[in-house]
Amino acid sequence: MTRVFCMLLVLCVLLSSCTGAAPFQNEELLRPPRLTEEQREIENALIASVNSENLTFKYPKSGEHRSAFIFQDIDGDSQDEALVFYMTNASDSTFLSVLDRMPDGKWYSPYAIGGPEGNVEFVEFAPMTDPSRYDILVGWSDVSGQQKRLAIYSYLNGRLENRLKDGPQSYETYLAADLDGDQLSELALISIDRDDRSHWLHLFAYNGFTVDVYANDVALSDYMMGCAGIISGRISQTDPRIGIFIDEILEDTLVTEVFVCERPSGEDNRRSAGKFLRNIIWEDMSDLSEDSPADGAGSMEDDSGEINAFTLYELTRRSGNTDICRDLNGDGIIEIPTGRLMPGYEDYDAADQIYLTQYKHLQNNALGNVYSAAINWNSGYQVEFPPSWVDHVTVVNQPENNEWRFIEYNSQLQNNPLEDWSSELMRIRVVSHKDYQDRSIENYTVLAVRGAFTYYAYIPETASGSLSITMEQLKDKMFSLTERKGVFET
Ligand SMILES: [Ca+2]
Ligand SMILES: [Ca+2]
Ligand SMILES: [Ca+2]
Repeated sequence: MTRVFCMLLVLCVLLSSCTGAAPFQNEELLRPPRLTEEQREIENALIASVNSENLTFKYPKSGEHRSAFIFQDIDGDSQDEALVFYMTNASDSTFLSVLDRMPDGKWYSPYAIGGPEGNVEFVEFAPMTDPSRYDILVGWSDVSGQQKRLAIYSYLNGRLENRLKDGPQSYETYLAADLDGDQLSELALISIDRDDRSHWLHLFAYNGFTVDVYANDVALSDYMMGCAGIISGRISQTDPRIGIFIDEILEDTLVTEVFVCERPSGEDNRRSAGKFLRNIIWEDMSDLSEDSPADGAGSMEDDSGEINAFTLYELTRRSGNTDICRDLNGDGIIEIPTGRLMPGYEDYDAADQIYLTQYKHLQNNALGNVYSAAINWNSGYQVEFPPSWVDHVTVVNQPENNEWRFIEYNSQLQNNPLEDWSSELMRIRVVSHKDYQDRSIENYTVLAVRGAFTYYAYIPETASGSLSITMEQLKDKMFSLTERKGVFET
């Protein structure tokens, strides 16, 4: 199995595990054993409207809404409607039915619409056409799961109306978010060209009548094999623009591209009616080579003094065993993770190398560091590195006792510096309650307990010097638990 395939598999597992999906998708098995009174009323209203008792419910495979009955206020009257996907034995189509309530509270089914494909990937709600109510986004897929099409519906005047101008659109990944602050969500889609396997980013938005193409389509990286993540958010503290951050899988690495949607400016513009997607991780750098800023700020000159147009993009290239873009601290600004090889690992096989993960912001055409951490994905914890540790402290993995040892790195040593414990600063060991616990653990301090695992730390008495830390610093500031997703490597 190739590593990338493993990664994709892992992402699938991760996505499903986050939301507690059942390990199998058999529709009958997933059917809730007992309906609530309200659900029974809804089911009866549906049966009455389709005039059939042979209903098979369909469940969205992923996303937040996975039950047979999905409740959401989709007309802005402060009362939830219900959405149900079903098939009957009278047709091969899968239908989406909306159920609403009469003034007396009785449920009825005003409308059902057939889907372009038979299976339901996801349902999401976003204000695409009116800030006062949610539209319905549905990912439909064929039996193979290969052909996926996204549709947008509005519940208007008792009907479900298709809102995309050219009907449901092929997609692999999507993002609905307000990119320009007008209270309406735009829709970003990533699609694959089946002929040459190229990946494309499309942007759609409401134009007052229908949801239509909003900006030019842009090609994503050549050789992109899949999308590990797509998220939108502020670019930096000083830049108010909202970026679309796309984590791309290239072979066994991840890279990030960042796009902003801009209004054309200047006179030479035949696209003045539309907006365009600017790839700020590439284009801004390319621009520098043409008209270098007067103060030279942000220019990324290499040793020969030449400006490397692809530096920022290349700087985001990292091992597939790293993180994806996210808002780590909830301040609305997206952090881009990058990998920095720990000292001493230059000549190691890729599988044995250990990286420091550095989360960065785009700042004036450069990547500014926000946060550095040694992240143990297998064990689900991280240790923040203070700036003084970066490039001076390294991590040695001791798989036999599930321990990471943090040592001050001294490249001048005659023997392998990664085996020199004299400069050890601390250890972190993760112990399952099922494991044999040797007596050395008695000197360790418990940092955290999660499920069957206890996270221990040990600081040698010999640890001294400017890089040494106390147990309090480690416990209170540097150590934290993370998601476990080390399955990337297995
Ligand atoms: Ca409502
Ligand atoms: Ca918007
Ligand atoms: Ca942030």
